[in-house]
Amino acid sequence: MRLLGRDFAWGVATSAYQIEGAVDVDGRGPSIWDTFARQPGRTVNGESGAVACDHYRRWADDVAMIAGLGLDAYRFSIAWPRVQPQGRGAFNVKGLDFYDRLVDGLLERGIAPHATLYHWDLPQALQDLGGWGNRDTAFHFATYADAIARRLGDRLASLATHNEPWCTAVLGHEIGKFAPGDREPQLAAQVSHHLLLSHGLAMSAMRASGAACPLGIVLNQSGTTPATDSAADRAAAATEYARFVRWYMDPLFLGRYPVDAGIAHYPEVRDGDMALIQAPLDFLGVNFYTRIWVSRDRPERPAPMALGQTDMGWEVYPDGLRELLVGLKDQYRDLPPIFITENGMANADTLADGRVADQARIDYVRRHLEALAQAKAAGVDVRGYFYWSLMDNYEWDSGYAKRFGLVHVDYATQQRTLKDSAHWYRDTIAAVRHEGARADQADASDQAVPGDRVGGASAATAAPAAATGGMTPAEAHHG
Ligand code: IFM
Repeated sequence: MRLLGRDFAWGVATSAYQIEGAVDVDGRGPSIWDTFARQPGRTVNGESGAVACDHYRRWADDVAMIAGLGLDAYRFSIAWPRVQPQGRGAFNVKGLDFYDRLVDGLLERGIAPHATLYHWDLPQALQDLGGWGNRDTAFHFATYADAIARRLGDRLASLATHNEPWCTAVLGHEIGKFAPGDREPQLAAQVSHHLLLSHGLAMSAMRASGAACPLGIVLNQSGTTPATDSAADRAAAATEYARFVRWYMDPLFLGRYPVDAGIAHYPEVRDGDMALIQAPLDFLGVNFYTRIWVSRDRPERPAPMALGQTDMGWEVYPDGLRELLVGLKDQYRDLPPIFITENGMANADTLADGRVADQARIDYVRRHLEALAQAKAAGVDVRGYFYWSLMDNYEWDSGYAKRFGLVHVDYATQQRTLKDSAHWYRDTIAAVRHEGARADQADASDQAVPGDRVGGASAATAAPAAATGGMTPAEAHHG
């Protein structure tokens, strides 16, 4: 894992609705998830993020906990309805102040703040006007994005527009599993375009006002594996890849939607939209959890699950991370630096005598980090890894039933307990850094000439600064 490099950023990720709680505090407006969770049968036990991990109040302790894990970076999202309750018009000073305090608190502890603007909590007021199905929402998003970039951009290590637009479009508007709960494929396709358009408009607005931090987007991605070598399985796997990965990557990097995605209704795309969407990114965030197994031949063949499955029922398939990343490098020229912005597993964890023995999670992370190191060795420019998630939290329609955290949360008391995986992650990062520092020292002394040692610490022995993933302002205008 040393192969991941010394300037590799080690982090954890969360999102606002999943941890903050305090949904009606300090002027926050309602979001589509508040509404959705109230509708009967939408979420397990009707649970919502109303309290979640109470992070809005406990943020300082949570930041201290992140620091205690020895991490370089923390990825969080900004709740649009907290900072602009109606999604347009007036901003909420108390909401903006919260993120100011969070960012400053992270920086004081040497942790690089990586923010995401949209992690699924659309202001309900915009949903009432048609939500992401309404093209105007894209323009409101750009205004919101620009306000945040102006306010926080000088201190952020990165700012992503969207988290997993596929989920918003397909799970929210085609399958109805997520808010707002629609089941209309044509609407979902249009929503996917409006999300990408909103990304492009936001990028353009933030660049125009001189955003000081690297800007990008976060996509959930998985390779697809045909169950057999049959023509039907291979074709279906290719179509699925076009729907899941290329539907977002092609517009962003090639300026067009794939024609072979098996989509019945293509979205309305207006002149100039693609140019906005295709504007250069400073980084690409990739969220990886599993692969997509495609079996169309009869009888259907189940995925092998050789390394088991997670509590979500997702196959553990670490090689898929390397295969995906190497594939992207070959399929798209001029990819920007990549961050693994999410990777992790839900596990049926239990707290006993103050301990959570989650060896399965340790194995999951170790194997994915090994795959990542292989991808890097194969030439993929990967700069950091964020475990999903810092702590157990609200897993959307699954409520609180699925535990993804490195830290166990007792929701009745809000007590946080480091799981075995948290201790392992902290120790692994420390060991990788130590090994890297020793290797650098060895290199330096190989190259040293007499006298070099006089005069204090070399770069290799100087106190390490938090790794940023090495994105520099020069790269902030990649392309
Ligand atoms: O919890 C989610 C997160 O909000 C987005 N990516 C996947 C995670 C696990 O399902």
